[in-house]
Amino acid sequence: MGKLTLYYFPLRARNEIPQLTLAGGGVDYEYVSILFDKWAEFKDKTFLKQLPMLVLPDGTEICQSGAIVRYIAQIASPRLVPDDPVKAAYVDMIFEMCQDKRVQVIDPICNMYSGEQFKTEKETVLGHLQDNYLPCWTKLLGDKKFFAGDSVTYADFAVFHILENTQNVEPNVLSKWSEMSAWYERVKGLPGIKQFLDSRPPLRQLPPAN
Ligand SMILES: N[C@@H](CCC(=O)N[C@@H](CS)C(=O)NCC(=O)O)C(=O)O
Repeated sequence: MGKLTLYYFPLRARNEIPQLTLAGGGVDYEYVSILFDKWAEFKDKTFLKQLPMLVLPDGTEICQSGAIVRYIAQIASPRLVPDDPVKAAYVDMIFEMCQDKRVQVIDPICNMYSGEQFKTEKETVLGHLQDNYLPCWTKLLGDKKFFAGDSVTYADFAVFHILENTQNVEPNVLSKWSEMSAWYERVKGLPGIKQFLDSRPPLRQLPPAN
């Protein structure tokens, strides 16, 4: 199979779960960062007039980050989604939790927000994580290595992305969550993941903590 091309902006947002899944799945791809001053011109040429967009070697364009991630999970070798339909739904449920606005807002917090909006949204997302998502993820993980068992899936990369971006604004987010903390290090240590994390352009200068 030829090379895939992923298009997105110079941000750490809806590109990251696709890129973690590509890296974790050992799928060869090219990343094209569309600079904001080039977007208006590029937009007209895109299928959905939104990014991310994955272009297959035959020119097929896939938009919507969820569709992109699920496709990559299918073509990775080994696949990053279980064969069993119930387990696959369970993986997708965890992925969709991360697409939920309540935690997905960590992307604009890290990449865009400033002033009062930065502070308020940051406190709100930290509240949702501590009170709702982290207890839930801890329960779903149980004593397994990854969310679906011994093998990593795209659900692990989705949760990893939310927590990695959160650590940019709250480094201690996992301090009370030992199982999730051990899981986080396990995902970070997977082949391809560290290399991807180290290869990204730096995050913007974040607003002061208080
Ligand atoms: N539901 C879509 C959302 C895509 C989206 O909102 N893309 C934004 C960037 S995060 C975009 O392309 N904005 C530029 C525009 O709409 O002109 C997904 O998950 O891919």
